[in-house]
Amino acid sequence: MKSNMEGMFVRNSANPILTAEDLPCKAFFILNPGAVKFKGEYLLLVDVFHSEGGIIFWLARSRDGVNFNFDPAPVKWPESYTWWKENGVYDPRITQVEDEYFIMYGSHNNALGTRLGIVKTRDFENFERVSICSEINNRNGVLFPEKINGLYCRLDRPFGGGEHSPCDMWMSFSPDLIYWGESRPVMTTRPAHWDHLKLGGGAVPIRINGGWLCIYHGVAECCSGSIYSIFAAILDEKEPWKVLARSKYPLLFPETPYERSGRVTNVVFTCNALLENDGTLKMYYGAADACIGLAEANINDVIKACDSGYRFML
Ligand code: BMA
Repeated sequence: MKSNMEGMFVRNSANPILTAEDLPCKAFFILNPGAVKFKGEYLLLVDVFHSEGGIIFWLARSRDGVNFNFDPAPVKWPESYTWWKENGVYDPRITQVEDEYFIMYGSHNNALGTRLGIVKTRDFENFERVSICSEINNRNGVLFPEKINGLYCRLDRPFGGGEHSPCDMWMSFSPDLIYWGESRPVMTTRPAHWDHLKLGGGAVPIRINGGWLCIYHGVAECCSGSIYSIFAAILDEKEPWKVLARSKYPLLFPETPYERSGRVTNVVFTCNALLENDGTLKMYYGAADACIGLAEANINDVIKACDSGYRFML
């Protein structure tokens, strides 16, 4: 068993398992990877703040899930659309749908802000654009691994105001990953909780008995700034905009020096949680927007940590 009774994630003793010093070139910070198991390897698609400014994606690979090596060069990311100049990319969520992998990520334009982008790959060498699929500022897009009621489904988080404006988690549907609609709210912030300011999708949802396990991030604000921590909720299987249960407390909270101090203080932020055959969830998370940690928990403990979660256990 990897976690304690409360469903809290347990940090790997080798943390942080990846830092900017592990890259083959100069960069200042790495953070918030997408993760996937592919052909016997763990792959992390890592946000890299390179020395000229801006964020690019770079793959790191591991056989054991703990010791990672970066590729010699960043991924060959596809050219921008003529009508949408992509000045930076960040926070990728990798969703396998049959033998294709869809990467939903923040596509940043210096003048216009951030939209949700989708790029697909079959081999993590060749990447092909699918769409820029939000009209307004939007982040934390997470594609479900299955169609729901015949439509692709994503979590997203539209935002109008600045970094400190409240934001909620929404959901949208699409027949083709290009046109999205039927948008609706899923989860709002909770007063007096560690997700009282804003929240958004985190890991790709995991199918459990009668629902979806949704590991998400919540933000609280205190006098000196924001605190990002990680929570879990259970969404209805067929109507996933309905929240059936939700953890009252964070399952990972910035407590260590590398989570408390970095480019942004007090941040743990995830774009993934990989389910192993023994029920362990492996979560590769960004710490203080500066480096990457690994934390693990047993999926049933995480489900139990969601209020009234017992009936959903595997
Ligand atoms: C969010 C995203 C993340 C970042 C987090 C904390 O809004 O931009 O990439 O890790 O803020 O700074």
